Amino acid sequence: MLYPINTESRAVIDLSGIWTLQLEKEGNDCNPRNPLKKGYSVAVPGSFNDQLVEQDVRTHIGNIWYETTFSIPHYLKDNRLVLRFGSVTHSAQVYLNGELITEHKGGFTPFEVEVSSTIKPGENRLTVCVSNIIDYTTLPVGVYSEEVVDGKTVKKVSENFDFFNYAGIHRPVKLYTTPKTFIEDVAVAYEVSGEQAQVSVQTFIQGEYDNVRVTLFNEDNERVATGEGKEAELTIEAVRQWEPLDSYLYTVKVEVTAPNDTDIYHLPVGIRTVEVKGSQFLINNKPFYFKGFGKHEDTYLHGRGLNEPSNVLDLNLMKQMGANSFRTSHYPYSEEMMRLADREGFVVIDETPAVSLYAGFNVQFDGEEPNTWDEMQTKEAHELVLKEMVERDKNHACVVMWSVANEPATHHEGAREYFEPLIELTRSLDPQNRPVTIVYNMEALPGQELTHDLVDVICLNRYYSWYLQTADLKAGEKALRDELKEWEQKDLNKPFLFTEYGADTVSGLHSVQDIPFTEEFQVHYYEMYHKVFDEFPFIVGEQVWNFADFETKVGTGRVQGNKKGIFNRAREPKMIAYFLKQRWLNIPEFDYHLKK
Ligand code: GCB
Repeated sequence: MLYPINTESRAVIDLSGIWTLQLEKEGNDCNPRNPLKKGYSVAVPGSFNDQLVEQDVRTHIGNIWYETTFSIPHYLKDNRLVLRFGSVTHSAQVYLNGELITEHKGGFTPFEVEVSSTIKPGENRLTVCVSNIIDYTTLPVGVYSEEVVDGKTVKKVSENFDFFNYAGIHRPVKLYTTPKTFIEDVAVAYEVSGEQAQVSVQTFIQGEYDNVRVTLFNEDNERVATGEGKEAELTIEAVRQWEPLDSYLYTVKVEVTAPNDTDIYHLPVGIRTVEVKGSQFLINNKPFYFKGFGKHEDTYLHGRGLNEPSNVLDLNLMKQMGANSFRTSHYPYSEEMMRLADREGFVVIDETPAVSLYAGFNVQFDGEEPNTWDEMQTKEAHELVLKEMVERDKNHACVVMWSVANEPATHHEGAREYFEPLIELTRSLDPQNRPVTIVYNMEALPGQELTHDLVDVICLNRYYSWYLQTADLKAGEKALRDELKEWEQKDLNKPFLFTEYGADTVSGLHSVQDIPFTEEFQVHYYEMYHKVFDEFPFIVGEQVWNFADFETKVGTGRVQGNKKGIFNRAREPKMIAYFLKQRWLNIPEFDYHLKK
């Protein structure tokens, strides 16, 4: 799916701004046939939760109705008009002037609907029914229940994850135009040999057309290659590759000429190769070392809503620390962030919202743990989000690997049967054939883990000396080293990547002893891990948990959110930031183990 941009043939109208919001509760039903009764004012895009002040509003579970009105200029009426949502969390029903025009499930991928014939001259009323309910059929998963309180049914969700269940219209809502014959999608793949790149540009077109012209421009806007047809082949004679932290973006201009019109689209494209070879992760044929973070889309006021100044600041802070990568834990991030990462040269692991597919995560059970793969009914949602994520992000140079899930119960019988087809599906969808991974939890130990032969890279989340051997750095060090030795003995000949390790730390707490939650403990914790990592050449990187403190549901293990940030939620550094910076600025992007 193409990102909506203004081009010579297309116009974009942004419907962001202040919308009306109403919460649906028993006795307060909303009927889209009538305008919403005067409700709350709420900013779109953004999570509704932190914009309104009452406690029961912030934690409301169920339907949340949004409404706005708009008109379109009469000179656009002969174009094809499309209404597009960057994301609505977790599901949406969209009504135009009271009529249902589309529905979408899944809170982190875009969807669109043509409205050329439904839109009216003059004022139009756009109503969106958002639901933040999650259960064992959705991604992410949660335990859904209903309770009768004071004679009324109250909906409840207990999340299978450690981040606040922010909801709403999280990303921009846009109306865009195209000519009647239009470019539906573009897929770019390439091969590089020596100086030369062979670029294949596949154009998907709706409607009758005469001819397709593809032109490639360099960053100086000079034409470097041209091609013709729906499957155009272009040659760049002296290619400048996109490199981690040294990005270079060509622009692919696609022009589709139809009898009465021409549609034009401009796609930024970085040329870089990715390959897993033995225990190395190669970018542009060189062994890459990941330095960086697991993150969240999480900021004050915006919640999980798009916050571009924060995206810019986060990448600048990362750069300053010598980081070169992040994972979109635990859902696909905004298209705006992916475009920014392309431009800034960040290496991204793109993850689905399949977080903690683990039936034991959230429920009390007597005796034997329930088997996750008997309980979860997420196959359909999982296939859908993989299709939508890969389709949306396939052209991004920043994306070097797909993460199919974070911390599923891959030690439960049935995990292989569940994941094998999903991994195959991911591979079949990607024209650039990127590596595929699953991020493993602490139960996924050598000897117990059932899927690691299916993935290209073994990604580990480990919390020795934190959740296990709490505060005991010696015991944690031993446990970590012992586990890595066990993996080493398996001789898997695959790269290992640490995708999470971390310790909650409250900014400003200090101690001369190794006391959890203090800034000193966080530093010693990371020093211990890094000492062990450096002993194992099959480790191709370290992404700490987390870039910044983030909001979670309340609980005795959380002090106004998860405090494992290297920065606090306001993006102020903790002491560890300076230690990490010192380490990472001394680790090159490539050949770390050779140069060590
Ligand atoms: C994990 C999860 C992450 C949590 C983290 C923690 O393993 O992947 O979502 O936030 O642990 O801090 O407990």
